[in-house]
Amino acid sequence: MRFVVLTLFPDVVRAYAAAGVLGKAVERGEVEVEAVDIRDFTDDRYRSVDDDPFGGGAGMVMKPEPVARAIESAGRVGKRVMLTPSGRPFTQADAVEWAKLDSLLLLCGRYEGIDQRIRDDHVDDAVSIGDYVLSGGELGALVVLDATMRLLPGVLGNADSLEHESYNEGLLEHPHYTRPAEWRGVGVPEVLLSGHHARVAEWRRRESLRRTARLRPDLLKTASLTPQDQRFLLDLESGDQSEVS
Ligand code: JDN
Repeated sequence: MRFVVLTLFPDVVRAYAAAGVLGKAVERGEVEVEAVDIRDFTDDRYRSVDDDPFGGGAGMVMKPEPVARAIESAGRVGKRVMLTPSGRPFTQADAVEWAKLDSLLLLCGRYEGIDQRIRDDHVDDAVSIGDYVLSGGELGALVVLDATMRLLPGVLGNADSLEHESYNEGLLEHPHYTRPAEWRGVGVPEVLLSGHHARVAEWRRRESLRRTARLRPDLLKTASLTPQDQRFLLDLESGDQSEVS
């Protein structure tokens, strides 16, 4: 899959694309990351990409012409998405859908944002990665790129691709432990050492439900829950344990 990231900081995007699982996928040719410098599409002697806001006020706005030319330089792409705090929330469902495309263009703003005419007529979607404000769209674009590329066949191991299909979808993950079984005086839940696979599975399911109920009760509305899950959650409500992680 080809990702085209339009940015004023192409080196940031290239550095990230060289690291870890993504870097390996790029090396294998499964993923292509093109970081395009929007400043290369200016034509004035100062290579200026920003200008004063009409109507006045503080800050600068990205000029539409260099951005439009940068978008056009990418050629045909499956979808053009801009990152902005005023976009709709980006979700895992978007990642699943976009992973089916052969290419995705990600447009990163800086300053106070990009001239609205780009959003109106030159991109297909505008998303936000969360309710906080960053200095630019690059981190959001990398979040979208990472969440999308890890769904591509061959990018991750099979263990993980199976997990996407699992019935745990829509709940928080259960806790994880590794050796040593006692570390700094703290043990591991006994059931995990038992080798009893059915009991381990039940414990993990309940820990997922417990965490989700405590930290993300909103997720329970859309998760698919068995009658046994529902009973466990009702018991939790009446009992009420405490949990931070
Ligand atoms: O997602 B963000 O917080 C974000 C911030 C800026 C942006 C794009 C996205 N462009 C300028 C600031």
